[in-house]
Amino acid sequence: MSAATLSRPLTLALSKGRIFDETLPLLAAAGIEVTEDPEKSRKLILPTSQADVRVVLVRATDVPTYVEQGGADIGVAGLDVLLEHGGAGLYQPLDLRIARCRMSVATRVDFDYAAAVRQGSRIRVATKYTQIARQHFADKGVHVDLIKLYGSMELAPLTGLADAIVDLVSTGSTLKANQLVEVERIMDISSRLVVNQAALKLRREAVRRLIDAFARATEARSS
Ligand code: PRT
Ligand code: MG
Repeated sequence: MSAATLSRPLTLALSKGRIFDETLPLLAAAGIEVTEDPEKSRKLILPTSQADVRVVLVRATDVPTYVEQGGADIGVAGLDVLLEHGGAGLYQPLDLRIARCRMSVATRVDFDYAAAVRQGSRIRVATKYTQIARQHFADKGVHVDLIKLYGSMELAPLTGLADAIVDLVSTGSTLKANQLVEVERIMDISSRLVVNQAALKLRREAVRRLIDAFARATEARSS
């Protein structure tokens, strides 16, 4: 960690949308107000009410990379994103219990998933989450051909590209709108605090203070 990195404000990486929205109240509870609305401004670096803390906006999937490489000291990332990234080199001190959803297998209503599994058929699975899917089906001993997609997974079973998808489900309305059914729940997902290892050592006090504030805010919310 360079001298320039050490003298900059403590940098928190967030993604726009649900993670930003759900992290704001936790920051506020820690006495940190983000003074600009990312939906209205094009700025990627947002100051806060504390001169020594700032927020940088990155793509959700880029948060682990920013924090691992020291582009940010701390970040908030979904467990899905962390598992796909690998998370090596990241300290993960806290489950913030925000942006909650689940990772599931879904198919068309007319696809008999249980029978395909029972018969040991090869199942074509389309997903953005290839690491999680590979691990899940390997654990079950199910043979799959994984098809990597970057979005609109729901379309794959409808067009015959795949038999099943592995995707995040929250309310279930996206699956329903596309006449898909959830046939297996793989894991519960929530967002985690991730911390750069060097920052943890070299900026120990500031980093600890922020982690503790997040921990208190998370506790206060769930009780
Ligand atoms: O959207 P973008 O491509 O910019 O990036 P992203 O999708 O990675 O970011 P974002 O902000 O959409 O998601 C950030 C994190 O929020 C994810 O990594 C998850 O950990 C978490 N999260 C929680 C979700 C959902 N809930 C969720 N419902 N992420 C995505 N979804 C999507 C899901 O993929 C599906 O398309 O919402 C749709 C299903 O929602 P329901 O309510 O219809 O079931
Ligand atoms: Mg999204």
